[in-house]
Amino acid sequence: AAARPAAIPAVQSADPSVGSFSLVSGAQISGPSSLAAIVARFAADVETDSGVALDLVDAGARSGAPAISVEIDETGLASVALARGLRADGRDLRDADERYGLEIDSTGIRVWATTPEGIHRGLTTLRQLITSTTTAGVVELSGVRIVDGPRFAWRGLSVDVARTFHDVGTIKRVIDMCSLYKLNVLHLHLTDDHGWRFEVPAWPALAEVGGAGALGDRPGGHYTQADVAAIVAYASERFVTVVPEVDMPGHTQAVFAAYPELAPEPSPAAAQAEAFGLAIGTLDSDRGRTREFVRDVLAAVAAQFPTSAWIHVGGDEAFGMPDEAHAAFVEFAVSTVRDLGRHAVGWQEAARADVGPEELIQYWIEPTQLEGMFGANSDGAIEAPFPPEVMELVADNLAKSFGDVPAALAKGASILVSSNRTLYLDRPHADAAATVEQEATRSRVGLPFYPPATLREMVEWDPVAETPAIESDHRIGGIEAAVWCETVTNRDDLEFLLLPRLAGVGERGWSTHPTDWNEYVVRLAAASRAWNRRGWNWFRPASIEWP
Ligand code: TNX
Repeated sequence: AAARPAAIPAVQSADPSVGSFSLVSGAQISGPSSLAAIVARFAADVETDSGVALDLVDAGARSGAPAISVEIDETGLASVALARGLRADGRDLRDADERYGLEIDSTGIRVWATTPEGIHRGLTTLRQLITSTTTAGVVELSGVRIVDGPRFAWRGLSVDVARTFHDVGTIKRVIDMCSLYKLNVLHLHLTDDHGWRFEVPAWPALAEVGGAGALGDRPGGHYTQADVAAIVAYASERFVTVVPEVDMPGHTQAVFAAYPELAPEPSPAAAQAEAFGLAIGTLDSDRGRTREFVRDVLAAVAAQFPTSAWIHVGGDEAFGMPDEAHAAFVEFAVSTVRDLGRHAVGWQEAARADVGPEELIQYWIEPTQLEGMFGANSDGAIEAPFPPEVMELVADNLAKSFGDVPAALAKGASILVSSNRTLYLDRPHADAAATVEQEATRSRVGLPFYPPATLREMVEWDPVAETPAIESDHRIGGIEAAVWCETVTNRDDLEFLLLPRLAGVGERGWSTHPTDWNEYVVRLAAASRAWNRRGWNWFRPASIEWP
């Protein structure tokens, strides 16, 4: 395969240009004052990743041409299609145009776009080219003219901060990874059975009691309002929108620990399922102060996450809840989100409710995948480590919710592609690790009932082909990976599942080119220099030749 420029995601179009340019520390970069903050962040990132220290100069004050110039311009960008889908910040696709141009020749380097976000994407490509070619402090960049832009407008990562609490510092590292691979959405799964991770002023016990623990004996914690503001600001500076999720009406054991009045009566079925790690027992919109709770919680999350046009209301795995009550609950949550002036996202189970063009359905699994997880016996029945009654709940939920997706699409809802097969980063790594220590982590981290996946399988696929019930890009709102943290005990484990896979998520969300593995590994290996310099913990397959 022909070598593409050493960037991930792959750029849409690159033409060779004559000559090359060598960049050394002290080289000047300049742009209009409106882009000064973006240029300064780029220079800081380049220094972190490659050791090359650029000199920021004022466009007016400099003498002679700078090595790198940055400008607002639209030359040649129309040759790349505008992104499809939805923006998490609610902006119009043209107002938030991410397309950019990047040209390197013997006279210097030029980056241009029509928006600050486009400039940030272009500089991110340049940062990768610099990092991947630096040897002994000298960067020799080949001449090239790139015009590039994303396939999908929503390119996300969902992080489970409930099963394991990840502190603000860890979340900032994850935002840095997202930004490096041109992902522009960080979805925080803020609540689950094992923990509640943000403050709701009218219901203080949610964070204080519901957030005190985590899965097993892991430490708990929650984000104060100041923490949330710090995360949202850090993400915004890197053109990442933070979309909050409050998972309801299932996955709410932490709510019941804090406010037992909202909990259902204990049942024998719940006790049985619990022995297998499955929570039965859901919120019910007709029980006590539940509606007031939902309104207060959604208002709090809307206030604390002002940059997101979307609020995720969960809706998944409401085991044991009658369909009608589940639909009514989701409809109440969706209409509350609408009243707050936002749009609702729900996991595919939410497709059962009356949703329409304003909503986004997050597709995560199709029923035959259960067979891959647990295997089928000779009669085709699924063999599971659970008793049949519990397995039936799981299989039923998947079959029904998957079956409801086409109706939601027909009513105009969009689909957020999060196929468990290709986008769940908590599948165990299948490649053999390069070291004994990594081999030990590999056998521990990742959900044991998922078939392990190779890096190659996680990057060589197509979002349309992967998503049943759609035939083109048009119904796709975006793509989003998810990392669930049942087996993730700390930051190192989290990063071990994120890298190198997250680079592949960026590739699938951004590039329209199918990925050729042999060509991709060349770009991937070069990318590891930045991971090492940043001290990120990453999984190192033995089969790849890392620098
Ligand atoms: C299913 S995905 C869940 C999560 C688990 C995950 C493990 C979804 C909407 N619900 O509660 O953590 O599988 O991959």
